[in-house]
Amino acid sequence: MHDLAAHLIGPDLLDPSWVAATGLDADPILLAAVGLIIAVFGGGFLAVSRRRGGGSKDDGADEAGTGGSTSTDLLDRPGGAPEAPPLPEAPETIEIPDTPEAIAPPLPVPEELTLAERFRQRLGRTRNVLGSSVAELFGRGVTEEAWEGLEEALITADVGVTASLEIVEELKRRSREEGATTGEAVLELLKQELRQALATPDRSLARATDDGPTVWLITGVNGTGKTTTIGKLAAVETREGRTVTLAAADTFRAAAAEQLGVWAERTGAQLVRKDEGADPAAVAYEAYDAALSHGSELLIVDTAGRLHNKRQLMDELGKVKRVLEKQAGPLEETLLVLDATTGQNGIAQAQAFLEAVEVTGIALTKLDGSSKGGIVVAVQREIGLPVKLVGLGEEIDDLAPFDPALFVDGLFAGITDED
Ligand SMILES: Nc1nc2c(ncn2[C@@H]2O[C@H](COP(=O)(O)OP(=O)(O)O)[C@@H](O)[C@H]2O)c(=O)[nH]1
Ligand SMILES: [Mg+2]
Repeated sequence: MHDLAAHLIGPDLLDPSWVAATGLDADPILLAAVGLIIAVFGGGFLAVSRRRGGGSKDDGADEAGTGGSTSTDLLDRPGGAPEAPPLPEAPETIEIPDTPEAIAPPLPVPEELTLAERFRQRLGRTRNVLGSSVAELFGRGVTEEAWEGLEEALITADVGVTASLEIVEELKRRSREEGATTGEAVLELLKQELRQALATPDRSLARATDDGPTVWLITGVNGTGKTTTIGKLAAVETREGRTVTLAAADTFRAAAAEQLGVWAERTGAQLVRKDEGADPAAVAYEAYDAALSHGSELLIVDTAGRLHNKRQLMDELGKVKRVLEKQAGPLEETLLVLDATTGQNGIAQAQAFLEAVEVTGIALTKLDGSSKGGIVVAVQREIGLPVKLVGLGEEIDDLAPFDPALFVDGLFAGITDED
Protein backbone atom coordinates (compact mmCIF):
# COMPACT_ATOMS: atom_id res chain seq x y z
CA MET A 1 0.00 0.00 0.00
CA HIS A 2 2.91 2.31 0.73
CA ASP A 3 4.05 1.48 -2.76
CA LEU A 4 0.64 2.37 -4.15
CA ALA A 5 0.73 5.74 -2.38
CA ALA A 6 4.30 6.33 -3.59
CA HIS A 7 3.20 5.47 -7.13
CA LEU A 8 0.28 7.87 -6.98
CA ILE A 9 2.11 10.90 -5.61
CA GLY A 10 5.68 10.21 -6.56
CA PRO A 11 8.48 9.05 -4.25
CA ASP A 12 9.93 12.56 -3.83
CA LEU A 13 6.71 13.87 -2.25
CA LEU A 14 6.18 10.85 -0.01
CA ASP A 15 9.01 11.55 2.38
CA PRO A 16 9.34 8.40 4.62
CA SER A 17 10.33 10.49 7.66
CA TRP A 18 7.15 12.54 7.24
CA VAL A 19 5.08 9.36 6.94
CA ALA A 20 6.64 8.00 10.11
CA ALA A 21 6.08 11.28 12.03
CA THR A 22 2.36 11.32 11.20
CA GLY A 23 1.96 7.69 12.20
CA LEU A 24 0.34 7.03 8.83
CA ASP A 25 2.62 4.10 8.19
CA ALA A 26 0.72 2.28 10.93
CA ASP A 27 -2.46 2.41 8.88
CA PRO A 28 -1.81 1.46 5.22
CA ILE A 29 -5.40 2.22 4.10
CA LEU A 30 -5.29 5.74 5.51
CA LEU A 31 -1.85 6.22 3.98
CA ALA A 32 -3.19 5.22 0.56
CA ALA A 33 -6.15 7.61 0.93
CA VAL A 34 -3.83 10.51 1.86
CA GLY A 35 -1.63 9.56 -1.08
CA LEU A 36 -4.61 9.72 -3.42
CA ILE A 37 -5.68 13.18 -2.16
CA ILE A 38 -2.14 14.54 -2.57
CA ALA A 39 -1.94 13.03 -6.04
CA VAL A 40 -5.16 14.72 -7.20
CA PHE A 41 -4.70 18.17 -5.68
CA GLY A 42 -0.90 18.20 -5.68
CA GLY A 43 -0.86 17.34 -9.36
CA GLY A 44 -3.08 20.31 -10.08
CA PHE A 45 -0.86 22.52 -8.01
CA LEU A 46 2.19 21.37 -9.88
CA ALA A 47 0.49 22.09 -13.18
CA VAL A 48 -0.31 25.66 -12.11
CA SER A 49 3.19 26.35 -10.89
CA ARG A 50 4.55 25.13 -14.20
CA ARG A 51 2.22 27.41 -16.15
CA ARG A 52 3.36 30.37 -14.13
CA GLY A 53 6.86 29.89 -15.35
CA GLY A 54 8.07 27.36 -12.88
CA GLY A 55 8.71 24.82 -15.62
CA SER A 56 11.46 24.65 -18.15
CA LYS A 57 11.07 25.66 -21.79
CA ASP A 58 10.52 22.06 -22.73
CA ASP A 59 7.64 21.86 -20.32
CA GLY A 60 6.08 24.78 -22.15
CA ALA A 61 5.93 22.67 -25.25
CA ASP A 62 4.11 19.98 -23.31
CA GLU A 63 1.56 22.49 -22.12
CA ALA A 64 0.41 23.11 -25.61
CA GLY A 65 -0.49 19.48 -25.70
CA THR A 66 -3.00 17.45 -23.73
CA GLY A 67 -1.34 17.52 -20.28
CA GLY A 68 -2.20 21.18 -19.72
CA SER A 69 -5.90 20.87 -20.39
CA THR A 70 -6.28 17.90 -18.01
CA SER A 71 -4.81 19.97 -15.18
CA THR A 72 -7.09 22.89 -15.90
CA ASP A 73 -10.14 20.64 -15.74
CA LEU A 74 -9.12 19.64 -12.25
CA LEU A 75 -8.76 23.25 -11.11
CA ASP A 76 -12.17 24.18 -12.52
CA ARG A 77 -13.91 21.73 -10.28
CA PRO A 78 -16.03 23.40 -7.58
CA GLY A 79 -14.23 23.31 -4.28
CA GLY A 80 -10.90 22.78 -5.99
CA ALA A 81 -7.84 25.00 -5.62
CA PRO A 82 -8.39 28.79 -5.90
CA GLU A 83 -8.94 29.98 -9.44
CA ALA A 84 -5.70 30.71 -11.23
CA PRO A 85 -5.14 34.11 -12.90
CA PRO A 86 -5.64 34.08 -16.69
CA LEU A 87 -2.86 32.23 -18.37
CA PRO A 88 -0.70 33.83 -21.01
CA GLU A 89 -1.60 32.60 -24.45
CA ALA A 90 0.40 29.56 -25.33
CA PRO A 91 2.52 30.27 -28.38
CA GLU A 92 0.98 28.86 -31.50
CA THR A 93 2.73 25.70 -32.46
CA ILE A 94 2.93 24.69 -36.09
CA GLU A 95 2.79 20.98 -36.50
CA ILE A 96 5.69 19.85 -38.68
CA PRO A 97 5.47 16.16 -39.44
CA ASP A 98 8.87 14.56 -39.29
CA THR A 99 8.91 13.31 -42.86
CA PRO A 100 11.54 14.02 -45.53
CA GLU A 101 8.89 15.88 -47.60
CA ALA A 102 8.15 18.22 -44.68
CA ILE A 103 11.83 18.99 -44.08
CA ALA A 104 12.68 19.63 -47.75
CA PRO A 105 9.62 19.87 -49.99
CA PRO A 106 10.39 18.36 -53.37
CA LEU A 107 11.17 20.86 -56.13
CA PRO A 108 8.58 21.10 -58.87
CA VAL A 109 9.36 18.48 -61.45
CA PRO A 110 10.55 20.21 -64.63
CA GLU A 111 8.39 19.75 -67.65
CA GLU A 112 9.85 16.78 -69.48
CA LEU A 113 8.95 17.23 -73.10
CA THR A 114 10.33 15.40 -76.05
CA LEU A 115 11.63 17.57 -78.82
CA ALA A 116 8.56 16.83 -80.93
CA GLU A 117 6.24 17.80 -78.05
CA ARG A 118 8.21 20.96 -77.45
CA PHE A 119 7.94 22.02 -81.10
CA ARG A 120 4.26 21.24 -81.12
CA GLN A 121 3.52 23.07 -77.91
CA ARG A 122 5.64 26.15 -78.55
CA LEU A 123 4.67 26.67 -82.15
CA GLY A 124 1.07 27.02 -81.03
CA ARG A 125 0.66 30.58 -82.23
CA THR A 126 2.35 29.96 -85.55
CA ARG A 127 0.07 27.01 -86.03
CA ASN A 128 -2.96 29.18 -85.49
CA VAL A 129 -2.02 31.49 -88.32
CA LEU A 130 -0.56 29.16 -90.89
CA GLY A 131 -2.01 25.77 -90.06
CA SER A 132 -5.59 26.78 -89.40
CA SER A 133 -5.94 29.13 -92.33
CA VAL A 134 -4.58 26.53 -94.73
CA ALA A 135 -6.97 23.91 -93.37
CA GLU A 136 -9.84 26.34 -93.75
CA LEU A 137 -8.90 27.33 -97.31
CA PHE A 138 -8.76 23.81 -98.67
CA GLY A 139 -11.62 22.61 -96.52
CA ARG A 140 -13.87 23.91 -99.30
CA GLY A 141 -11.95 22.11 -102.02
CA VAL A 142 -8.90 22.72 -104.19
CA THR A 143 -9.90 25.93 -105.93
CA GLU A 144 -8.06 28.88 -107.45
CA GLU A 145 -9.24 30.94 -104.49
CA ALA A 146 -7.73 28.42 -102.12
CA TRP A 147 -4.38 28.63 -103.93
CA GLU A 148 -4.46 32.42 -103.70
CA GLY A 149 -5.35 32.17 -100.05
CA LEU A 150 -2.45 29.82 -99.47
CA GLU A 151 -0.06 32.24 -101.12
CA GLU A 152 -1.28 34.97 -98.81
CA ALA A 153 -1.09 32.74 -95.75
CA LEU A 154 2.51 31.84 -96.52
CA ILE A 155 3.47 35.48 -97.02
CA THR A 156 1.72 36.41 -93.79
CA ALA A 157 3.64 33.66 -92.03
CA ASP A 158 6.86 35.31 -93.24
CA VAL A 159 7.88 32.66 -95.70
CA GLY A 160 8.80 35.55 -98.02
CA VAL A 161 7.09 36.63 -101.23
CA THR A 162 9.30 34.88 -103.77
CA ALA A 163 9.44 31.66 -101.78
CA SER A 164 5.66 31.70 -101.26
CA LEU A 165 4.97 32.11 -104.96
CA GLU A 166 7.40 29.34 -105.84
CA ILE A 167 6.00 26.96 -103.26
CA VAL A 168 2.43 27.51 -104.47
CA GLU A 169 3.43 27.02 -108.14
CA GLU A 170 5.16 23.78 -107.26
CA LEU A 171 2.17 22.61 -105.23
CA LYS A 172 -0.24 23.35 -108.04
CA ARG A 173 1.89 21.35 -110.45
CA ARG A 174 2.23 18.42 -108.09
CA SER A 175 -1.44 18.35 -107.13
CA ARG A 176 -2.35 18.18 -110.84
CA GLU A 177 0.21 15.48 -111.53
CA GLU A 178 -0.43 13.45 -108.43
CA GLY A 179 -4.18 13.96 -108.46
CA ALA A 180 -4.39 15.66 -105.07
CA THR A 181 -8.00 16.74 -105.02
CA THR A 182 -8.75 17.11 -101.33
CA GLY A 183 -7.59 19.72 -98.86
CA GLU A 184 -5.92 17.01 -96.86
CA ALA A 185 -3.87 15.81 -99.80
CA VAL A 186 -2.76 19.36 -100.63
CA LEU A 187 -1.74 19.92 -97.01
CA GLU A 188 0.36 16.78 -97.13
CA LEU A 189 2.10 18.09 -100.26
CA LEU A 190 2.65 21.45 -98.60
CA LYS A 191 4.30 19.78 -95.64
CA GLN A 192 6.58 17.90 -97.99
CA GLU A 193 7.45 21.12 -99.85
CA LEU A 194 8.28 22.96 -96.65
CA ARG A 195 10.49 20.12 -95.45
CA GLN A 196 12.16 20.18 -98.84
CA ALA A 197 12.69 23.94 -98.67
CA LEU A 198 14.32 23.51 -95.27
CA ALA A 199 16.51 20.58 -96.21
CA THR A 200 20.20 21.18 -95.69
CA PRO A 201 22.98 18.65 -95.37
CA ASP A 202 24.42 19.50 -91.99
CA ARG A 203 23.08 21.42 -89.03
CA SER A 204 25.37 20.11 -86.36
CA LEU A 205 27.55 22.51 -84.42
CA ALA A 206 31.19 22.00 -85.34
CA ARG A 207 33.77 21.10 -82.71
CA ALA A 208 37.52 21.32 -82.59
CA THR A 209 39.24 18.23 -83.88
CA ASP A 210 42.48 18.98 -82.04
CA ASP A 211 42.97 19.38 -78.29
CA GLY A 212 42.31 23.10 -78.03
CA PRO A 213 38.95 24.41 -76.90
CA THR A 214 36.18 24.63 -79.49
CA VAL A 215 35.27 28.29 -80.08
CA TRP A 216 31.77 29.48 -80.92
CA LEU A 217 31.39 33.21 -81.61
CA ILE A 218 27.86 34.52 -81.19
CA THR A 219 26.77 37.64 -83.08
CA GLY A 220 23.56 39.45 -83.87
CA VAL A 221 21.56 42.61 -83.31
CA ASN A 222 21.01 43.64 -79.72
CA GLY A 223 17.94 42.06 -78.16
CA THR A 224 17.72 39.13 -80.54
CA GLY A 225 18.59 36.68 -77.77
CA LYS A 226 22.37 36.15 -78.00
CA THR A 227 23.08 36.03 -74.28
CA THR A 228 20.05 33.84 -73.56
CA THR A 229 21.00 31.45 -76.36
CA ILE A 230 24.55 31.24 -74.98
CA GLY A 231 23.14 30.43 -71.54
CA LYS A 232 20.94 27.67 -72.96
CA LEU A 233 23.85 26.29 -74.99
CA ALA A 234 26.07 26.29 -71.89
CA ALA A 235 23.36 24.31 -70.10
CA VAL A 236 23.23 21.68 -72.83
CA GLU A 237 27.01 21.39 -72.98
CA THR A 238 27.70 21.23 -69.24
CA ARG A 239 24.93 18.65 -68.84
CA GLU A 240 26.67 16.55 -71.42
CA GLY A 241 29.75 16.72 -69.23
CA ARG A 242 31.80 19.34 -71.05
CA THR A 243 33.62 22.17 -69.33
CA VAL A 244 32.60 25.53 -70.70
CA THR A 245 34.01 29.06 -70.56
CA LEU A 246 31.84 32.06 -71.40
CA ALA A 247 33.40 35.32 -72.61
CA ALA A 248 31.49 38.54 -71.94
CA ALA A 249 32.77 40.45 -74.96
CA ASP A 250 29.63 42.61 -74.97
CA THR A 251 31.22 45.39 -72.94
CA PHE A 252 28.72 48.13 -73.77
CA ARG A 253 26.91 47.81 -70.47
CA ALA A 254 27.97 46.21 -67.19
CA ALA A 255 24.52 44.60 -67.14
CA ALA A 256 25.40 42.54 -70.22
CA ALA A 257 28.29 40.85 -68.42
CA GLU A 258 26.14 40.40 -65.33
CA GLN A 259 23.44 38.70 -67.35
CA LEU A 260 26.01 36.31 -68.77
CA GLY A 261 27.36 35.82 -65.24
CA VAL A 262 23.94 34.63 -64.07
CA TRP A 263 23.92 32.01 -66.83
CA ALA A 264 27.50 30.99 -65.97
CA GLU A 265 26.44 30.44 -62.38
CA ARG A 266 23.33 28.49 -63.34
CA THR A 267 25.22 26.21 -65.66
CA GLY A 268 28.52 25.89 -63.82
CA ALA A 269 30.46 27.53 -66.65
CA GLN A 270 33.54 29.68 -66.14
CA LEU A 271 32.96 33.41 -66.82
CA VAL A 272 35.54 35.85 -68.16
CA ARG A 273 34.59 39.50 -68.06
CA LYS A 274 36.20 42.90 -67.84
CA ASP A 275 34.93 46.33 -66.92
CA GLU A 276 32.27 48.14 -68.88
CA GLY A 277 33.76 49.78 -71.95
CA ALA A 278 36.73 47.42 -72.14
CA ASP A 279 37.97 46.32 -75.55
CA PRO A 280 35.84 43.32 -76.59
CA ALA A 281 38.82 41.78 -78.38
CA ALA A 282 40.82 41.92 -75.14
CA VAL A 283 38.02 40.06 -73.33
CA ALA A 284 37.98 37.41 -76.05
CA TYR A 285 41.77 37.08 -75.88
CA GLU A 286 41.81 36.62 -72.12
CA ALA A 287 38.87 34.26 -72.27
CA TYR A 288 40.66 31.95 -74.67
CA ASP A 289 43.67 31.90 -72.36
CA ALA A 290 41.44 31.21 -69.38
CA ALA A 291 39.65 28.42 -71.27
CA LEU A 292 43.00 26.84 -72.08
CA SER A 293 44.33 26.97 -68.55
CA HIS A 294 40.99 25.88 -67.11
CA GLY A 295 40.94 22.94 -69.50
CA SER A 296 37.61 24.00 -71.00
CA GLU A 297 36.44 22.07 -74.01
CA LEU A 298 34.29 24.92 -75.24
CA LEU A 299 34.55 28.71 -75.30
CA ILE A 300 31.40 30.65 -76.21
CA VAL A 301 31.93 34.34 -76.92
CA ASP A 302 29.08 36.82 -76.42
CA THR A 303 29.29 40.05 -78.41
CA ALA A 304 27.51 43.37 -78.61
CA GLY A 305 24.97 44.02 -81.33
CA ARG A 306 24.40 47.66 -80.64
CA LEU A 307 26.64 48.98 -83.34
CA HIS A 308 25.72 52.09 -85.19
CA ASN A 309 27.14 51.45 -88.59
CA LYS A 310 28.63 48.76 -90.72
CA ARG A 311 32.13 50.18 -90.47
CA GLN A 312 32.09 50.05 -86.69
CA LEU A 313 30.56 46.58 -86.75
CA MET A 314 33.24 45.27 -89.03
CA ASP A 315 35.96 46.91 -86.98
CA GLU A 316 34.81 45.49 -83.68
CA LEU A 317 33.47 42.11 -84.63
CA GLY A 318 36.22 41.61 -87.14
CA LYS A 319 38.83 42.36 -84.48
CA VAL A 320 37.30 39.93 -81.97
CA LYS A 321 37.33 37.23 -84.60
CA ARG A 322 40.89 37.96 -85.74
CA VAL A 323 42.22 37.91 -82.19
CA LEU A 324 40.53 34.59 -81.50
CA GLU A 325 41.71 33.07 -84.76
CA LYS A 326 45.29 34.03 -84.00
CA GLN A 327 45.05 32.01 -80.82
CA ALA A 328 42.76 29.20 -81.85
CA GLY A 329 42.94 28.90 -85.61
CA PRO A 330 39.68 29.01 -87.61
CA LEU A 331 36.64 29.26 -85.32
CA GLU A 332 34.40 26.22 -85.29
CA GLU A 333 31.19 28.28 -85.41
CA THR A 334 30.24 31.91 -85.92
CA LEU A 335 26.52 31.94 -85.30
CA LEU A 336 24.19 34.76 -86.20
CA VAL A 337 21.24 35.10 -83.84
CA LEU A 338 18.00 36.28 -85.44
CA ASP A 339 14.73 37.15 -83.74
CA ALA A 340 11.90 35.35 -85.56
CA THR A 341 9.39 38.02 -84.54
CA THR A 342 11.20 40.69 -86.57
CA GLY A 343 10.50 38.89 -89.84
CA GLN A 344 11.88 40.28 -93.07
CA ASN A 345 13.26 43.27 -91.22
CA GLY A 346 15.45 40.95 -89.16
CA ILE A 347 16.79 39.40 -92.32
CA ALA A 348 17.70 42.83 -93.68
CA GLN A 349 19.49 43.69 -90.41
CA ALA A 350 21.40 40.44 -90.61
CA GLN A 351 23.06 41.51 -93.85
CA ALA A 352 25.41 43.87 -92.01
CA PHE A 353 26.67 41.01 -89.87
CA LEU A 354 27.10 38.75 -92.83
CA GLU A 355 29.35 41.36 -94.39
CA ALA A 356 31.36 41.84 -91.20
CA VAL A 357 32.16 38.22 -90.41
CA GLU A 358 31.89 34.88 -92.07
CA VAL A 359 28.82 33.31 -90.49
CA THR A 360 28.47 29.53 -90.33
CA GLY A 361 24.89 29.16 -89.17
CA ILE A 362 21.78 30.79 -87.78
CA ALA A 363 20.18 30.56 -84.37
CA LEU A 364 16.57 31.64 -84.79
CA THR A 365 15.05 32.74 -81.47
CA LYS A 366 11.53 33.50 -80.22
CA LEU A 367 9.76 31.08 -82.51
CA ASP A 368 7.43 30.47 -79.58
CA GLY A 369 6.22 34.05 -79.48
CA SER A 370 5.96 34.47 -83.20
CA SER A 371 2.98 33.87 -85.40
CA LYS A 372 5.36 33.76 -88.30
CA GLY A 373 7.11 30.42 -88.30
CA GLY A 374 7.59 30.69 -92.04
CA ILE A 375 10.55 32.93 -91.32
CA VAL A 376 12.62 29.77 -91.03
CA VAL A 377 12.11 29.11 -94.72
CA ALA A 378 12.89 32.72 -95.64
CA VAL A 379 16.03 32.79 -93.50
CA GLN A 380 17.48 29.72 -95.11
CA ARG A 381 16.55 30.76 -98.61
CA GLU A 382 17.50 34.40 -98.42
CA ILE A 383 20.57 34.16 -96.24
CA GLY A 384 21.62 30.84 -97.65
CA LEU A 385 22.80 29.51 -94.30
CA PRO A 386 21.42 26.63 -92.30
CA VAL A 387 19.24 27.34 -89.28
CA LYS A 388 21.10 25.27 -86.70
CA LEU A 389 19.29 26.18 -83.52
CA VAL A 390 15.87 27.49 -82.61
CA GLY A 391 14.78 29.28 -79.45
CA LEU A 392 11.35 28.11 -78.31
CA GLY A 393 11.07 30.13 -75.09
CA GLU A 394 12.97 32.02 -72.45
CA GLU A 395 13.80 29.13 -70.16
CA ILE A 396 17.01 27.16 -69.90
CA ASP A 397 15.64 24.15 -71.80
CA ASP A 398 13.98 26.14 -74.56
CA LEU A 399 16.67 25.66 -77.16
CA ALA A 400 16.46 22.95 -79.75
CA PRO A 401 18.57 21.79 -82.64
CA PHE A 402 16.53 22.71 -85.66
CA ASP A 403 14.76 19.73 -87.14
CA PRO A 404 12.69 20.49 -90.28
CA ALA A 405 10.46 17.42 -89.96
CA LEU A 406 9.56 18.17 -86.33
CA PHE A 407 9.19 21.84 -87.16
CA VAL A 408 6.77 21.27 -90.03
CA ASP A 409 4.83 18.70 -88.01
CA GLY A 410 4.69 21.26 -85.19
CA LEU A 411 3.35 23.90 -87.58
CA PHE A 412 0.47 21.70 -88.63
CA ALA A 413 -0.04 19.58 -85.54
CA GLY A 414 -3.70 18.94 -84.94
CA ILE A 415 -4.56 20.03 -88.46
CA THR A 416 -3.50 17.07 -90.54
CA ASP A 417 -3.06 14.36 -87.95
CA GLU A 418 -4.66 13.15 -84.83
CA ASP A 419 -2.44 14.75 -82.19
N1 LIG B 1 10.00 34.07 -76.00
C1 LIG B 1 11.33 34.00 -76.16
N2 LIG B 1 12.10 34.97 -75.64
C2 LIG B 1 13.44 34.88 -75.83
C3 LIG B 1 14.03 33.80 -76.53
N3 LIG B 1 15.38 34.02 -76.55
C4 LIG B 1 15.60 35.16 -75.88
N4 LIG B 1 14.46 35.71 -75.44
C5 LIG B 1 14.26 36.95 -74.69
O1 LIG B 1 14.69 38.05 -75.48
C6 LIG B 1 15.21 39.09 -74.66
C7 LIG B 1 16.58 39.52 -75.13
O2 LIG B 1 17.47 38.43 -74.96
P1 LIG B 1 19.04 38.63 -74.76
O3 LIG B 1 19.63 37.28 -74.63
O4 LIG B 1 19.34 39.59 -73.66
O5 LIG B 1 19.43 39.31 -76.15
P2 LIG B 1 20.84 39.90 -76.62
O6 LIG B 1 20.77 41.37 -76.43
O7 LIG B 1 20.96 39.54 -78.05
O8 LIG B 1 21.91 39.27 -75.79
C8 LIG B 1 15.21 38.52 -73.25
O9 LIG B 1 14.08 39.00 -72.58
C9 LIG B 1 15.13 37.03 -73.45
O10 LIG B 1 14.52 36.37 -72.36
C10 LIG B 1 13.15 32.78 -77.08
O11 LIG B 1 13.55 31.81 -77.73
N5 LIG B 1 11.82 32.94 -76.85
MG1 LIG C 1 23.35 40.18 -74.62
